[in-house]
Amino acid sequence: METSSPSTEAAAVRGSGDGVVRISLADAEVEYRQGFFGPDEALELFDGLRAEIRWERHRVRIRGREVDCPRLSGWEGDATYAYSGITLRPAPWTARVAAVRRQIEAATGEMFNSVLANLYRDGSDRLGWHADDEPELGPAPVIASASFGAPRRFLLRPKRGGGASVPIVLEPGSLLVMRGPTQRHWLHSVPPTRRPVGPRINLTFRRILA
Ligand SMILES: O=C(O)CCC(=O)C(=O)O
Ligand SMILES: [Mn+2]
Repeated sequence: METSSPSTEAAAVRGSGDGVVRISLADAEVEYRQGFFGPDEALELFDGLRAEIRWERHRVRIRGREVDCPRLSGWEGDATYAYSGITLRPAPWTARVAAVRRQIEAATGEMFNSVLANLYRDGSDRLGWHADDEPELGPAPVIASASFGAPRRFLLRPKRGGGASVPIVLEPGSLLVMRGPTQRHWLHSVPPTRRPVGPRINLTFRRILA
């Protein structure tokens, strides 16, 4: 894994012997599990998820203007969700997404009732800086993010500014979990890359409070 040490945020990677790497950042709880899914399982999931998810080009509202998202997305779950000025009506859980959810719930002890799936078709597909801090996720959202296909860099940067962004390469089969104050104090993004990269699928599980 790649990390950097920005001036004051003291990013460090700490293994804990249980396969979970805790990324040490002020006012954040971020853990990374490389190989949460085995290599064969991750390959099968990439192909299966690509085929089974209802991929769409979502449109979001940015500064009053509706624009196409620079990636494909799919929403599954039990609850509607409003973000960036759009309301997502979920599709029913598909088989592999439901199985991945069960595995992540068993490993983390958290329960999730919705998932946003993202398909980054190549290096120009991306996700801009944001926090998953919508009020319906509650004051301390738990976000569990599973990655398949090409590795991509995921960046974290403090909302209040200052300090370089902290990169984490999200490998296929990995699981990244953000908890506690992370969404309150940090933004994250998946920047575009000029390197030739293949497609990547990411599933971010959330819990929408009633
Ligand atoms: O693709 C990723 O790793 C991040 C996805 C994400 O942050 C989101 O869907 O809110
Ligand atoms: Mn996010």
